[in-house]
Amino acid sequence: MQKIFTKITEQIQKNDSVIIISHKGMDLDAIGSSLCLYKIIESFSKRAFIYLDDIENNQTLKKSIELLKKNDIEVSFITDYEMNKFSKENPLIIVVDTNKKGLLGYSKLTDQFQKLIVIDHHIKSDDTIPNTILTYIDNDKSSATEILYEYLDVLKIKIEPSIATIMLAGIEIDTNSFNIKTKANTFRTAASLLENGADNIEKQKLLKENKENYCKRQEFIKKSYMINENMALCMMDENIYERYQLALISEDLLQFDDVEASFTIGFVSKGNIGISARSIGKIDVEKIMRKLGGGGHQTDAACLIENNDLEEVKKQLLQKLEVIK
Ligand SMILES: [Mn+2]
Repeated sequence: MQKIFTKITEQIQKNDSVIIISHKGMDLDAIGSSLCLYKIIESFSKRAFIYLDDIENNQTLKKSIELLKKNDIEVSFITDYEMNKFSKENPLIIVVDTNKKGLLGYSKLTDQFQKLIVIDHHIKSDDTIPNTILTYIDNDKSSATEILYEYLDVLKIKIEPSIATIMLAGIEIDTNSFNIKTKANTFRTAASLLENGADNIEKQKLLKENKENYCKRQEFIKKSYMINENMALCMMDENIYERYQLALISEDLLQFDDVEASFTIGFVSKGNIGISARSIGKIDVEKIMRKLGGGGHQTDAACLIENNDLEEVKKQLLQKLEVIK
């Protein structure tokens, strides 16, 4: 474990600038782990930057940045314009919270930059970023934040309370409130973040959502149903949804009696239907999603199917689940 951090440190030391980049539509784990790594890089007296792909449409990101501002924490965020300029300098790039090329917030990354490191907690796939200096994937960790906290802890670096708050919220999001992928170390990390001053009230504010979105989700949940004795299914309408919206519904479905696994099917773009799958632990949804060309973890997985017919995709899923033969 410590060995890999030593290797990452060596790479950071070799560079003047390091850019941190995450997946499209950064969530609290992406933001929290990026900020943690930012503090680590700064501690080596190197210039650190966090790439942001779309602030305008990302409320979570907006709220996190506001929280940092309110506490006078300066972080150098960059966007496409600076990335293009940086490509001539060949800085070190560290990707956190994804290892998939297709999910990168900056799509030209692998064309423009040569020195890449990946730190992630998701299972490798066919789309895993190739030709990196180092790829460190720990599926045993709940979140990228849990991995990065360990690195921070090894180096004995202190973080500001508001960064600890964002990190704690990141772990909470990725574990569905400490229910999935949660191990003793996850709680230890959460405890350490609280000791570093993470604020539960501020954390709840970060996790709050818009009432309209909540109500809309409840309508779909109302229409969801059991497909066998322990699995629930939610069918979206013909509109296009963000992948995380499908995931939120699947997560919500796990709260109900008898539901051990849940699936939400909906359009994620024109002609592409996504299935978001969640499990409380026993049923391996990754295995099921893999049969449909997707992937993920045992407890959270997804797939994307090129199709224009929600019912057709539902049939495919039910066949894989052997609910229908
Ligand atoms: Mn994550």
